[in-house]
Amino acid sequence: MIPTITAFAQSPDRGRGLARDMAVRWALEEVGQPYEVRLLSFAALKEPAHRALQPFGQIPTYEEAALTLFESAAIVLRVAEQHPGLLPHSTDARAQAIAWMFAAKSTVEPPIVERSMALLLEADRPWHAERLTMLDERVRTRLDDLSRWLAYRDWLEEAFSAADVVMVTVLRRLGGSGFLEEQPTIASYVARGETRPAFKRAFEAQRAVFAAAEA
Ligand code: GTB
Repeated sequence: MIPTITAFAQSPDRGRGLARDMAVRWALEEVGQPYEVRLLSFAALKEPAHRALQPFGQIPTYEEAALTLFESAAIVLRVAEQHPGLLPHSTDARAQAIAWMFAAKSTVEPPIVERSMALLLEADRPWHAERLTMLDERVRTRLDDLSRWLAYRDWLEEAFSAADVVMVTVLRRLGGSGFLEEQPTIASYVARGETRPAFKRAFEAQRAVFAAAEA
């Protein structure tokens, strides 16, 4: 059964692979599972047909036989549970990898997203500079802590796992912000992820969507 995912027909990231279908594509590529993509306009995201799959009117979603899923990390976990290669065999080690997936989405991602939203939506507010300093500090604190964890490791746990798929895609949102340049350990970690052949295939697939929309 070939699963179908959804992605932006015209991603605002202009092919940089920053939208959240990227983690799902990458996980599917890692395990060698072919997939189909249904591209959606912003208007289609908010239609009842899509909200039946994704109550918040967002991408990505995942359809596989009778199962439909939303939330990119939940989809990555499903892929990892259905195929060998993205989670350790031992149940304790699996639990630790899954904990890192939660950490990526609930501890590391929120300050990164809050900062990028502040830049996008609040730059003209009189308090913007002061708030940005505070948000920068929050991002830096998370990166410092993560950097200490990664100092003697290639991946979050013993071997590359679904946790790294989620964490690297979260950290890529910082590209162009200067934070990765300040954090050589994290920059190397992200680069290690981006060097994987499966990452490259996923990246090219989403970039082809952008290129076709521009043509
Ligand atoms: N927690 C959910 C998940 O992980 O699946 C969040 C899903 C989500 O935020 N989806 C976004 C969406 O559909 C796209 S990825 N937004 C439309 C809407 O809410 O109406 C977020 C995103 C968008 C653009 C960039 N960018 O341009 O760099 C990066 C990330």
